[in-house]
Amino acid sequence: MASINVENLSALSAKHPKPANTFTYGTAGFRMKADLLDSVIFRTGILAALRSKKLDGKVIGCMITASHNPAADNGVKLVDPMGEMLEGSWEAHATALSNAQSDEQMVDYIHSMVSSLKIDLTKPANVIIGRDTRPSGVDLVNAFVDGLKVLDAKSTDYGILTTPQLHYITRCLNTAGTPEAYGEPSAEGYYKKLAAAFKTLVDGKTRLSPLILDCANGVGAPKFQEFLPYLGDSLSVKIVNDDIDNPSKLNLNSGADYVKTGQRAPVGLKMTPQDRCASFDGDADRIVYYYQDEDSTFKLLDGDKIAGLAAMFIIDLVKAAGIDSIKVGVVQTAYANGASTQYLRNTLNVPVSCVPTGVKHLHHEALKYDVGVYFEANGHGTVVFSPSALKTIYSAEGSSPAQAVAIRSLRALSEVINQTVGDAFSDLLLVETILTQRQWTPKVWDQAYTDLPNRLVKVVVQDRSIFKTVDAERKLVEPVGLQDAIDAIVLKFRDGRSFVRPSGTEDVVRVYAEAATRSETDELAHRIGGLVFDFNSQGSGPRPREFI
Ligand code: NG1
Ligand code: ZN
Repeated sequence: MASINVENLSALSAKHPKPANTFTYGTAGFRMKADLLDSVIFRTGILAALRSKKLDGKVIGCMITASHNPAADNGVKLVDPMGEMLEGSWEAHATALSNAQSDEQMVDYIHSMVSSLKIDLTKPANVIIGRDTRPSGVDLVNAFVDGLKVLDAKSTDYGILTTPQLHYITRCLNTAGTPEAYGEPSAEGYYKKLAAAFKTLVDGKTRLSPLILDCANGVGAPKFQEFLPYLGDSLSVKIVNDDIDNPSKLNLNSGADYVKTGQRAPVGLKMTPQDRCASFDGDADRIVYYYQDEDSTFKLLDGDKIAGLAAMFIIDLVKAAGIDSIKVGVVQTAYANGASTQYLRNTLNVPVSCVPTGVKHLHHEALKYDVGVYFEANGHGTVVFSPSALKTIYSAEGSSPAQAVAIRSLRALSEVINQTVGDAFSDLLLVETILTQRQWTPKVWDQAYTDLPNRLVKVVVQDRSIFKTVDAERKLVEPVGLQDAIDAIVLKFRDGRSFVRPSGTEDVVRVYAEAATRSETDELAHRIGGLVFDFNSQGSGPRPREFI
């Protein structure tokens, strides 16, 4: 057990002075205006080195991205060895380290971690780094590497990657040479693995018309372009919004978040009723689909619709393979459309769990099923196969040609899906597989159920930390009395449902509302918005005019 070289730390830390701000490692790591992040990212480098040492030199991943946020923002997330998000208990260490007021405090905190977590500083540390296309990423990677130098960690910079590629490579490096080897640890290895599985899945099927793909002028554009040759003629994709040379265009009027929240097509994408379209977010870990009805109405196929499609397909496949001992479950958050939950429970007869917002919660819960399908309504999600389910799938032989085909599909499906994290490329291939196998248009897919109209409203408050929730964020316990007032309003609306929770990524409180019709939904959302704003004079700034 060594101690840290304080002189070295101070020399490096002097290059990355802390501003007066307070930082929090939240649902999506640290995320804010890029020019505030230098010291935070330097210290996150120290933390990544400690995490790797704690895990005996296992490779830790670092992704520099602010996902769907505007171009001026950036952020950092750490990835644990199997490609999952940083263990929850370490988030508090990240927060504490980023807020240390002096080098002495930083050293004290590191020593307290070393002793309480029994970290052996003589162990090696290995960290890999990826970043999205934001220009601020270059300097932030340098700040992170300075943090790694404090503890002599070895680092490999993979340059520009999608977030899921970084998760994939982290898992590949940590499983190499084991029976769980996940694949070749490179972007090329990722493309090869996904493309091979996809080609098996659509083998012999009539190809669909080209998919129009909005890449939000982000990293998804060059990376999907790179991927296309591996897919060959198995899939035809027309990429739009691929201008990464103008950084200010990143996520601007485009991308999965813009499409989902505004329930409209992105700027730069011309759609006709024959088209099947999809949008990635800025770091390509989310995807939503959409199309236009004959009367030109915009129709969204969001994360809930993808979860329903995937669950339906997997249930049918395990039946067809004769291995329906494998139980499929679906995990959602409170933001899932009520109609989707009904469809899953009543039509597909699958168990559905509801967990708090944030993929780490969904991922964790999904691991409890043999095959766990998890999606946030915003299009972030994936499918995880338990080791025992994989064993069954790989040992099954099938007693008829039809069973053998289904088994082959299930195996390929477990390969096409990036099980480490929600992955827009892999989810795209999952959806395209199902639509190709069934020869379905987006409209046929959409017929599974009809979404209840829904509305998300932001309320700017003085202090969002006073809002405390229980029951997977569906009920407020503080401020006392507010939930009763919400319930009293909701009761007046047909099929009404509404909940209020503090955002983990923005300084706002979010109001979600659902009701039988569009106008009732809007009214419900704006009534609850007004209620939150007025409650104990919580609101900050001008009261939005639409609030009732
Ligand atoms: P917050 O800001 O905590 O609501 C948002 C999304 C989450 C998740 C995170 C991380 C909604 C309503 N919330 O969280 O689902 O994706 O960002 O990016 O979409
Ligand atoms: Zn993202």
